[in-house]
Amino acid sequence: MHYRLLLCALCLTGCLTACTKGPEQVLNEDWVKEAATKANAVLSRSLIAWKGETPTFDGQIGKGEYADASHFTWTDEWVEAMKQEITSPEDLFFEGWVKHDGAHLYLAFDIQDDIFYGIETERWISPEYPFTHVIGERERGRPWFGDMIEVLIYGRLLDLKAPIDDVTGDGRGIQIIYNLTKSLEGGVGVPGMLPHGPNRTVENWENNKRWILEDIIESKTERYDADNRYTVEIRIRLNGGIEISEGIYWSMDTGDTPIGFNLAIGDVDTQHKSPDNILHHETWWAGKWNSSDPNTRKKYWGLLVMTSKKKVLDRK
Ligand SMILES: [Ca+2]
Ligand SMILES: [Ca+2]
Repeated sequence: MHYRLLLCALCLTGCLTACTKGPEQVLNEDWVKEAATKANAVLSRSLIAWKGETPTFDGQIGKGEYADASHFTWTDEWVEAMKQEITSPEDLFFEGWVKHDGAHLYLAFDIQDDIFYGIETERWISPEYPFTHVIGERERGRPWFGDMIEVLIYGRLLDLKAPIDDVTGDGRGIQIIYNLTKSLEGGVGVPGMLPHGPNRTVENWENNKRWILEDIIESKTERYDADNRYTVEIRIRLNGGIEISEGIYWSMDTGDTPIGFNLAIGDVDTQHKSPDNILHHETWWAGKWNSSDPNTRKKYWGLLVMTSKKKVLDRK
């Protein structure tokens, strides 16, 4: 009797394992591939946003805090947009994690950078752009200038099935800046989020501001000066943030859903490392935009699969 029960239990486990569809399988569906291709997504770049435990939102990456998340790391597959290649981990290196807890999407970064701009250097700027660090300057500010992270989300990629150039700064498409030494809410000297610009629409600017002021997006930072590294946690509210069709936001009740996702990590050091007076590095997970298309600048995307499933943890 016990033997037969055990057999049944084994059968059931085997069936559940075989029958449970992994969230990555949605990427093999023809309609997803077709929509992604039309939206300028790079199919070889994908990550799963598993349902995980809620991390402590403090800027620190605690031991095991992201064990239930997807992990990524810088490799030479990242696409450098500046003239200077990344030549050593001391120059720039990072790893990161992504997951959600049913309420927020969490992104975490551990970034190694030998020189913190504006902390270990003068806050030097290009003489052409004197308003670089003026917070709230939509047309003349350069929010991305500094050690920074650029977060891009195209929640409606499968819905709209079209490439986008200029994002609207809300659920249709977001491109927003985290900067290590300035922020909309804290000003110059305080790390945090900033609306993207210049050369962006008023609509984009206002939507970015609303995301920051209404805490749809938030960030926390921890600096380890002696180790030349800093860690950042960014969280984005799912309800009101990850819009998958007009007015509809991804939730735990939604099936496995690929959304457009991209990241750029920017690095500024001393001025002599930036001969063009711009960033030293700007390295992109899924590429920036097609350089054969300089006029419309349709953005590249990778795919982030939102799933209510949990990652199977290694029990070793
Ligand atoms: Ca934490
Ligand atoms: Ca730097």
